[in-house]
Amino acid sequence: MKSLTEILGTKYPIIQGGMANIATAELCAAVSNAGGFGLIGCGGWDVDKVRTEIHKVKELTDKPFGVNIMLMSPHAEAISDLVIEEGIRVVTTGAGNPGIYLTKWQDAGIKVIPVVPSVAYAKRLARKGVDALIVEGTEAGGHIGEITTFTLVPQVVDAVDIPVIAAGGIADHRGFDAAISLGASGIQIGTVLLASDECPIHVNYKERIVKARDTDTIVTGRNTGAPVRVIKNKMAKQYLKLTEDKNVKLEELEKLTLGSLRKAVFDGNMDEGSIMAGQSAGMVKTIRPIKDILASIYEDSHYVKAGIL
Ligand code: TUI
Repeated sequence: MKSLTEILGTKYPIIQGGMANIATAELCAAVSNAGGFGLIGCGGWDVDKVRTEIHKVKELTDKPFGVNIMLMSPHAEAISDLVIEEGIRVVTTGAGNPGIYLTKWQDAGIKVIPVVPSVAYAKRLARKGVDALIVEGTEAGGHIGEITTFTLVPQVVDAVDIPVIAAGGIADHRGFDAAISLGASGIQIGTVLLASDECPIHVNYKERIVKARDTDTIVTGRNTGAPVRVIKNKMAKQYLKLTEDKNVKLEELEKLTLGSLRKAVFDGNMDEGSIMAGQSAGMVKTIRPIKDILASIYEDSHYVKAGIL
C-alpha cells in the first residue's frame, strides 16, 4: 500500500479540513507551504469564485494542494468539471455521496478522497476505487456524523484496504499518535488551524476558539438530518429552537447556517454568527504560525521520535 505522503506528495501525513468560507487560497497555500496538504474548501462558492481561488493558490505555492467539494452545494456539479479543467490532482468531498462524479474524476487521473461517517459508506466507496478515505468522527466541527473517531477509525481500517485518514478531535501530537495506533495513515485537522496566524478569519473567531472549554460546542440540526457542530452562542440556541418546528425547510436552515457562518468569519459577530468548531477547541490554547502547528504535531509524535514513521 502506498503511503499517504507518497499519494499526496507532502512532507507530513497531515491534511487540512475543507472548511467552508475559511479554507481560502491563503489558508490552503499556507498549509501546503508548511509541509501539510492544503485544500480550497468550496463550501457554497460558485464556480467562478473557486476558479479564482485555485489560480491564487497556484501563485502562492508550488507545493501540492487539493480541492474540497461540499456535495450539498448547488454548485457541486459545475465544480466537479472545473477541477478537471484546472488539473487538480486531489479532490476530497464532504456532506454527501461523490458516487456520480467518481468515474469522471478517475478517468482524469484525479485522486479522490471522500469523507465518510460510517463503515458501510466506507466499504461502498472503497469498492468503487477511491484512493483513500477521510474517516471523520462526531467530535469534528461543522457537518458531522454520529460515531466517534475512536470507534469509527479502527472499524473502517478493518473493513477496507486503502489508506485511512482520521479526522475529528485531533489537535496535537497525542491525537496524531492515537490515530496511528488505531490504524490510520494520517490525520485531517481543522479546528486547530482556526487558531493560526494565517487563517483568514476575524480575530474574534480565533480568540473564541482559544477561550473555548471542553463543553462549549453543541450540535444543531440533529433532528433535521443535517447535524452541525458549533460553539454554543445566541445563534446556536436560536437555531435549536427553530428546528423544534417540524415544518421548517431544510434549505432554509442551510441558508441560515452558511449565512451566519459568514457573520462569524468576516464580521467577528460572536452572538449572531455560526461559529463552527470541533470538540478539540477546548485543547487549543494559543494562536500560532501554521508551520509550528504542523511541526509540533509531527515532530513530537512518539512514532516519529522512535523512527517508526
Ligand atoms: O462536510 C463536512 N463538514 C462541513 S460541510 C459544511 S457546510 C454545511 N453547512 C450546513 C449544512 C450542511 C453543510 C460545514 N461542515 N464534513 C465531512 C462530512 N461528510 N461529515 C459528514 C459527512 C457525510 C455525511 C453523510 C458524508 C456522507 C454522507 O452521506 C449521506 C448519503 O447518504 O449520501
